[in-house]
Amino acid sequence: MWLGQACYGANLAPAALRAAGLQKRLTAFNQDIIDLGDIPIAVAGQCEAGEQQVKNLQPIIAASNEIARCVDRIVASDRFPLVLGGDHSIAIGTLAGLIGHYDNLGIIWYDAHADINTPATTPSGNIHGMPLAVAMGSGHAELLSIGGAGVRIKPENIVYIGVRDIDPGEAAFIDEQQIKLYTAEDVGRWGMPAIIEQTLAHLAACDGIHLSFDIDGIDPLAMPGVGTPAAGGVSYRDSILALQLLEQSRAVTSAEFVELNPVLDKDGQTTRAVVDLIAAFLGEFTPCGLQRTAAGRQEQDPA
Ligand code: 6HN
Ligand code: MN
Ligand code: MN
Repeated sequence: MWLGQACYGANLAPAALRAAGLQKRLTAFNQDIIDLGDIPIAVAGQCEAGEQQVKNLQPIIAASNEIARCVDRIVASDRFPLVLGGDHSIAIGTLAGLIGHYDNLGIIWYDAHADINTPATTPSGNIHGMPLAVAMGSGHAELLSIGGAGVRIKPENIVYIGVRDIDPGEAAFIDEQQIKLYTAEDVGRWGMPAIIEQTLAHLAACDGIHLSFDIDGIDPLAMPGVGTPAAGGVSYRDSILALQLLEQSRAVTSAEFVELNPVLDKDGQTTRAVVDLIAAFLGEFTPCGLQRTAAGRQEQDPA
């Protein structure tokens, strides 16, 4: 789906990832992966006259309900849901599908943006800038009722990593709610291992952690195929490391990768990088061909 923002193309990301060999790359080290295919999106995309503060509201509601239904079923069958966007509005459906399975769900929001606008604060009317607000119970009434019960993530159960492009209304909300936040600059200053360690410590009381990974959290020089690039991002290398550390922690219980736009990509560079990211997150740790075990790698760590 691309309806949560202005550029056509994010809807093509799953097809581009498949064409880039995602499944083959993953099944080389984990055979237990099932591709459930695409979620049908009813309307190709058009802005409704009237509600410009929430563009494409009705088709996004329809798609979100489908996403929620699928994610709910995956978790109910004790599987790990990995959702591939699409723009970041898909997180509304993902979280609606997850919420019934947890008492105290945590979220790691890896992104250049805060995605915590409401119809009152949005500068664009694009719903991909709103999913985290919806997850906390703020936003358009129809978005809040997706999946039935309504999602209520507690502010203390959210951690941002990589943020650097925050709107004024978002900044006020983040301050008021005291949401934990690590900017791209913080990552450079303290190093990714410390950031991940502090993130997991902050979420230690959660009974599940959802990773919402917006690839524009990474610097656009490495990831040009995104609709809303923001300079000064986290490096590709640090992002791979973050995902490896999260995988090794075993703490993350669901994930989504969003905002890849193959139409805006340069020579498939971003698509290939997203395949690398997903592989790292699912446990591929010897792409260089060395036969080191996870334990052996720890022993070699000079620390
Ligand atoms: N994303 N804060 C801007 C807006 O329009 O609300 C940009 C949002 C970007 C959202 O990248 O998922
Ligand atoms: Mn973003
Ligand atoms: Mn985002």
